[in-house]
Amino acid sequence: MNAKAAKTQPSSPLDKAEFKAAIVKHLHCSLGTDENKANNHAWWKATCAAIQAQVLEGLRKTQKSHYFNDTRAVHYFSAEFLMGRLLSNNLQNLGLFDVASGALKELGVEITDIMEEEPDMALGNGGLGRLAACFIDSLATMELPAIGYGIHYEHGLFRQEIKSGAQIERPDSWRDYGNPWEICRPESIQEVPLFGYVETKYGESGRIQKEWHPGSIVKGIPWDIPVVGYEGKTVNVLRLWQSDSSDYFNWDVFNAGGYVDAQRENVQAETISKVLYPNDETEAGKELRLIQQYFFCSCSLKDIIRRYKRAHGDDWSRFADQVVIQLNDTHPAIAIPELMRILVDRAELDWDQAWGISTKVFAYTNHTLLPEALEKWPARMIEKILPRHLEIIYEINHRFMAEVDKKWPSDNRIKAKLSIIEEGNEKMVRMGHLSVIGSFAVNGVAEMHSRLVKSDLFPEFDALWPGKLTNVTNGITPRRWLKACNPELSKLIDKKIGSDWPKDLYKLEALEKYADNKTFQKQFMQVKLNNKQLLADEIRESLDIEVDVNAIFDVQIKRLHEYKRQHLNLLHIMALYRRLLENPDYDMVPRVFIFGAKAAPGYKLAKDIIYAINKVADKINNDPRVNNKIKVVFLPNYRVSLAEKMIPASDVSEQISTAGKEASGTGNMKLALNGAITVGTLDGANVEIAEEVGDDNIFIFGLTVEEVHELKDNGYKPYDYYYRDPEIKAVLDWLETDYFTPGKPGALVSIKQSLLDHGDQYMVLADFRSYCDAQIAIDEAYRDKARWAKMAIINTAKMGKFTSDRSIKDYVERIWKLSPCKIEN
Ligand code: GL5
Repeated sequence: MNAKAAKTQPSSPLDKAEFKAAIVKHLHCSLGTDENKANNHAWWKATCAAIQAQVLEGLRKTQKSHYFNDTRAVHYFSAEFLMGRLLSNNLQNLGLFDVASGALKELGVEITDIMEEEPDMALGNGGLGRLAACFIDSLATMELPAIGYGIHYEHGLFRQEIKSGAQIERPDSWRDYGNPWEICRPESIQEVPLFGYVETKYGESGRIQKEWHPGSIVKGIPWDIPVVGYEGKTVNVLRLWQSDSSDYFNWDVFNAGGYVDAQRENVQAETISKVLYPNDETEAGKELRLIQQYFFCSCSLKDIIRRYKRAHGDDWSRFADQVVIQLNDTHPAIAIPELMRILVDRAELDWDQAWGISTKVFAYTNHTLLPEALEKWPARMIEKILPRHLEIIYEINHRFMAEVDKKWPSDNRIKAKLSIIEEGNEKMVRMGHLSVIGSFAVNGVAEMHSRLVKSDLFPEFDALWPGKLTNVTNGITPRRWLKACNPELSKLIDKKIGSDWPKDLYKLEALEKYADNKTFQKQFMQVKLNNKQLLADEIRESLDIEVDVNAIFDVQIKRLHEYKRQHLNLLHIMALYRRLLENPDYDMVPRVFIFGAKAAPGYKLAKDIIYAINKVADKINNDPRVNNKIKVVFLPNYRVSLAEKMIPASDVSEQISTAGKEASGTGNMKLALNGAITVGTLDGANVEIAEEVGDDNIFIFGLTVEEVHELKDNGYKPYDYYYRDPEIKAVLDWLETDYFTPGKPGALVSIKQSLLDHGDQYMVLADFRSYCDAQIAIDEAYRDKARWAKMAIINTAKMGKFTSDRSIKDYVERIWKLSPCKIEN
């Protein structure tokens, strides 16, 4: 086929001239403007529209192939998808980035400028939501049949502003002026029942039948975001449900007085998908949140069943062969009783048959051991919102208790421990237990975390069902987190080892042999320096702080949490500052400490820590006595698109959680992939990163999990560290003065109180000295340019394991048992 003929194929990629024409056409026809009038926003939209035409063609073909091949598919249920921006990623995955950038240049537009117009799709809080986004990228890249299901929040995670050092939350409006990537699918609207009561009926055969008479019905409207795999062959879908009021209202129930106050119980339908709960790893326990969870699970299950029935009619025997549903944490756990309800009440299967199907469909990922993040709902609340589901949960539990009794006869202690229902002042439904019991596989997200899930969280479940609890270590997509966000490094790597690493990240290992090569070291570190310059420009523009690109860029980016210990970092900064004040000749490599973190709006101490970082920053950055040896920068509104700028510019990656608390972490992987050296505890995936890069290429410090447990058991006394270590005492006492908050003594005291009077739950003081020692080792290592460059190169070279393609491969082999589906033209 000659080139001209090839271009007539609808799927052939556009060339520059065609791309230019497509952008101009969209400026004229979709946006009603022209090349002379268009602002950056219009150029951005027109560019997206030009790509979307290609994307939709891919989507159509993918859906056709999946339908004709009747493939088994995974359905990834997640209350959060932290997608970030899509333009650059879609262009990279379609292989069109250079074409688009050239086309725009000829039109007088810089692609980097219009990329800044795109609002982040911030429909998630942190690692859990971003993991879901990386996974759907890998699923499409690996040509696996998959759908992401979630909620179409009108407002994603709040926008953070910093006023006089304090966090202020502002609403996020990611689709105020329309979002060019999403497609509304009114033909697939679903109805979701809520509230009401359950009627028990006796069928002809004497079979007891349950009928739920809902108090209200809401509408779920699907919005599809196409997910373009790398090289653009498979285009899967992320389907997000928006709530709306239904045209239908159950007047029978209303007239029958099925509930007391119809007005009060009738939820405002539209509020369901209004806003993402901004709590990372804590449960609000709010009625609306349970409704959100049920809303998207119910819509998604009905959607799956509709598609299944199209191919298989009422024959349920193949359902579990075709459908696997991955529950991303317990947030979608209510899908388990919902499927049981559909199978038993609607399809009229008997319980055992229904349970047999259901327990072959669900698999559950646990993302945390923190007790405050393990979801529990008051039984009373479930009964009110989902009366039939509570009955089903009781029935699941009743049968499960019989199984427990067989294994541990008459052991009430074990029964109480394993029961889905926690007895107490208020009966609670444990969603973690429901998820384990209702799934065929349960996984943790890093080796160490999965080991602790087995030994500490669910040991009896592990004994009852050996092999059900397993591990799949998290991963990140190298397409976004290296190729797209660090184009200079990507090009250098391409030149050195070829360009197929984005699909096979183990290929990066080939860089290792250049780790000692002076020329390559120079090139690698020059890229780093250039990226640091870009970030320095950004810091100047947004905060008016001047930073030296020759200083070490030391970065801690993640949600603000006591267990992640941003305050350990802060105490070390204060200690350094103090050393410099006491000895102006104190010898250290200049450092820029850079933070990015959002605190949950109701998490007081987390907000106090942000305030303290900013106040300490103000003081240090304006103190000529420290001679610019330290700068402290808190970049507001940390989000995916900001991470994409910070990560390529980082020298040091702070991964300093208390051992045993961070399930995995994924920022640790992104930073190491871009050549930052980790200073970290033996926690989560840090352990596996250390295994990969070797002890010489990472700075490990602090207590191990075992030591944390031992210290706790022996009675941890933070005051001992305070009195024994004069530097700890000095920095903690400093917090009580008005040195950093002139005229407001005590404004930072809550941090000191949490570490002394409230018991220092996360053992900050116990790890402080060994953290300082690790920081001194970093300082020494950085002075040796060749050594540092070698470490950085090895970090990049050894990140093969942490591609999300490997995670997905593990899921496919250990849990999902899926096969790729080639997309035909
Ligand atoms: C988290 C864990 O805290 C992280 O360690 C983990 O990497 C991530 C993805 O598995 O899941 N759990 C959680 O609720 N959030 C996380 O980031 O938000």
